[in-house]
Amino acid sequence: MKKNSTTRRSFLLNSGKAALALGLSQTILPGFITITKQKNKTFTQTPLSYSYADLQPAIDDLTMEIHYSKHAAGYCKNLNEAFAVEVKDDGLELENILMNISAYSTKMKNNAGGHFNHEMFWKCLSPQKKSLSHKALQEKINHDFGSFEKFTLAFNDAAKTRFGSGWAWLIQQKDGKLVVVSTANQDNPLMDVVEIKGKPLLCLDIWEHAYYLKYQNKRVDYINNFWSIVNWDFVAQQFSA
Ligand code: MN3
Repeated sequence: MKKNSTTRRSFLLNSGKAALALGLSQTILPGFITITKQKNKTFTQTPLSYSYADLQPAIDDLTMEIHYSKHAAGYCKNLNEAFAVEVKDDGLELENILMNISAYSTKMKNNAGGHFNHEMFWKCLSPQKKSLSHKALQEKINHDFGSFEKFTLAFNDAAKTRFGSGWAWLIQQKDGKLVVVSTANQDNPLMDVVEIKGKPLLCLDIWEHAYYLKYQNKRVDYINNFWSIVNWDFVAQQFSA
């Protein structure tokens, strides 16, 4: 009990600092994916804006169904359990927990990360074969990576070389710079425990559960096909020029 109240106090003291360190305000930036829990309610999965089969051939329908309705549903359920035990403020935003995740349990870290990452991932995908048409983001990618192709190569490399399970990310750092990173397990660039922090613009799930039914050991093919289903409109929304 004593440990819990200390944790809560240090959370309240540190959450503002953590948000400032990331360059995110406590009231989340416009366009930023925000997952807020309403009082007396639980976290829930946002319904997909496409059907399980719509992302084929890049991602097959059975993988999507199991991924969304079993794996991601499990993170959401376990997040609610951890939240009920560890969090005093019933309306606390998930992003604020992530930014101060070192004050919480491993169960919270795995499942708060798991819920946020999957909610973001579904939004990063679209069956509509969108391309990047946002001028300011195009220019920023060219400026920070050299070219769009160099950016995708860096992202592919991060996804390919992540050992074991994890995620690849395009993030925007506090100074505005775009960088590509990967995180282990269900960690993400909002967490105070990761080395390189920033606002996520794009993510790719590179856990085997995300691709193994169709691709087996061929993670590289999954990564290459991902580019055909990226929802660039969403990525551009996340980007603040
Ligand atoms: Mn997954």
